[in-house]
Amino acid sequence: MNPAILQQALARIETLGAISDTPGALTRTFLSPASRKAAEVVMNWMEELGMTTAHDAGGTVRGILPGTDPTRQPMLLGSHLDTVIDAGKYDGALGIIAALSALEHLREDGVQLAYPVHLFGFSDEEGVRFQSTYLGSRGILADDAGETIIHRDAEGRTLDEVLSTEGWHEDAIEFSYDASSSSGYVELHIEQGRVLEEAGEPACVVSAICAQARLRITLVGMADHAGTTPMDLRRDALTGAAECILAVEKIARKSPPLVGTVGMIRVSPGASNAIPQIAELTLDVRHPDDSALGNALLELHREFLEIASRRQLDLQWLEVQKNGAITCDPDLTGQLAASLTRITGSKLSLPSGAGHDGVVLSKAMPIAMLFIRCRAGLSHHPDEYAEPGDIAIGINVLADFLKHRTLP
Ligand code: HGY
Ligand code: MN
Ligand code: MN
Repeated sequence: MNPAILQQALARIETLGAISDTPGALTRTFLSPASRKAAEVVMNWMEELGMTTAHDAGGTVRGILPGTDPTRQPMLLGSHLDTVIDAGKYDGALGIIAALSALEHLREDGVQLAYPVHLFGFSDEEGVRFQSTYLGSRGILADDAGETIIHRDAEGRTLDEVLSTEGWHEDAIEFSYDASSSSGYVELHIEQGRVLEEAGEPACVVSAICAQARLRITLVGMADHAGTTPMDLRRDALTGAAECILAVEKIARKSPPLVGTVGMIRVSPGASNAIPQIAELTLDVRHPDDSALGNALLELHREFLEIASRRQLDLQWLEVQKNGAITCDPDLTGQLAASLTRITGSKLSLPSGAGHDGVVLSKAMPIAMLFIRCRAGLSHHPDEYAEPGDIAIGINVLADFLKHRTLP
């Protein structure tokens, strides 16, 4: 591969990594100004490659590179444009940039693909604004049977309100993919784990993506005076929440590979001399197996109910979103693995503990994923990092896959 292609990819990672809603940290959330800017920059890169671009009102962008045979179904590539809060610059962005670089690599090698390629930058995969993941990729499906987003954002706005007031409506189109629209979706992503680094491997294919539940837990006690209320008369929502949070850790620790995370907590009234009346928690629980996840949620719910009743607290247990585990398509993954082996000699395949847009797209098409190594497995952190050599390998594997892609 022409070294200039890798240099361009590295420069683009820096460019996108500098487009943020918050100075000094990388944060791009659903329909934010930085998300719009990043989408426009990516559309320019797509157009430089000769792609026809479009976007939807939710901020998802697409570039189409036609094939030599217009009767062929398109291959979808892509990843997400949004980030978590104070994020790393590879999660999401690298998948879009590497796909552009792989297409550039094929063009420089004079390879014209028979089938069209539709490259996506999904607007919201992390679900930071509404705590419900995959808004972007759900938005391109003809029949998104997913649950309605009941959540409001931090300002109390609903998804519909935000779409109507902040949506990218000018020149927007509606993407509508169903089982007949594409021959599959392939995404390159950093592993966000330590296995590749410990195995000394630069890349692997992905066998499955774990089941994931996102919940909103609210504990309601009674505010009172911090100085005059004896300890045995308190209905302290925050100490109740603390016991619940430790219960998550206890239950998850005793049954790996179950993982449970309380990522956010909001307390009111929020005065240092007032006993907390309300504690609102987010709860993220994951397991490779659907029934194991279901059992863990039942156990956690029972434990929270016991804590709340013992502490005379009201408990609200709200499941915001649940996505079952999915298996990556064996045929598509087999072809991606053949390219991985051609380029690196490896046949490694790993399950993903992180969620990805392929979870949604697998409802309408075969999906496959390529992981590349990231330093210390660190992700959702500003020190997230992938070596240029591993990124080059990822681009080469993707280009090799596109070149050799055969229909089942
Ligand atoms: O949370 C996840 O697994 C992904 O980063 N959205
Ligand atoms: Mn991601
Ligand atoms: Mn992520």
